[in-house]
Amino acid sequence: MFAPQRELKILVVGNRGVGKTCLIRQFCRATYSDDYKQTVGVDFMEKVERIGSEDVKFMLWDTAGQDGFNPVTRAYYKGAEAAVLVFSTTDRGSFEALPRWRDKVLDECGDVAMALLQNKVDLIEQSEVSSEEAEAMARRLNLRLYRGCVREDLNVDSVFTYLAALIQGRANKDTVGTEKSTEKVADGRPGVPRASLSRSDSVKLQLQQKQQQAKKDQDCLLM
Ligand SMILES: Nc1nc2c(ncn2[C@@H]2O[C@H](COP(=O)(O)OP(=O)(O)O)[C@@H](O)[C@H]2O)c(=O)[nH]1
Ligand SMILES: [Mg+2]
Repeated sequence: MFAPQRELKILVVGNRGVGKTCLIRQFCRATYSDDYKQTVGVDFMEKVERIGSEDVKFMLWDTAGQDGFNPVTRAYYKGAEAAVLVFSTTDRGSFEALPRWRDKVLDECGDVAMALLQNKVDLIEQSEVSSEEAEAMARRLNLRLYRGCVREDLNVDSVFTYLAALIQGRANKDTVGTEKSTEKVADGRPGVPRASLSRSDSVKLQLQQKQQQAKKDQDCLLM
């Protein structure tokens, strides 16, 4: 029988509009829509995935991203073992809010596993945050940075897999800063050689590949 061995409550935090609800739906349901309703209160979704030798039941908790604490938000933070701090490429305010989100998680949950996710890299042309700034933030907060795109399902799995591995003690918590670890920045897969591509080129390339694959899949369906 299917028996998850580990339950993992993960918070998805960040300012409104950065893509938290889309991220959770993409990971748990493999669906994406440009027009979800705004999240009201808190909500969560589950998915079981094998990580290493364990079945992990991911319970991803979503909020409206509102400030202030009340009994509902307290329940949200209670018992969480990890958090993804999400910001949007096109929203500088969401980037600048990252230290506050980190502190909020620290205050409520203690020093749990965390990672940064820069979402909406498909909109890199409208970026309000440079890659250097994002990397400096990751170093400052001592958290690993993933660049992703929920819309194209880029680096969505990687960030949750990383957190699960961190909790299982299989991943090391090093962040950006050294040449070796910056490899993880672009694609979240440690040790994958990226030749001489710059990080944003690498992200663009991955996006193009995703889009080409999606087009191929669509062509197959039409045939
Ligand atoms: N272009 C683009 N838009 C995205 C992406 N992820 C989410 N969005 C859009 O961002 C908006 C806010 O997403 P939502 O998940 O509701 O944000 P939340 O308030 O953080 O839960 C929606 O219109 C999404 O369609 C992405 O990767 N690329
Ligand atoms: Mg939402």
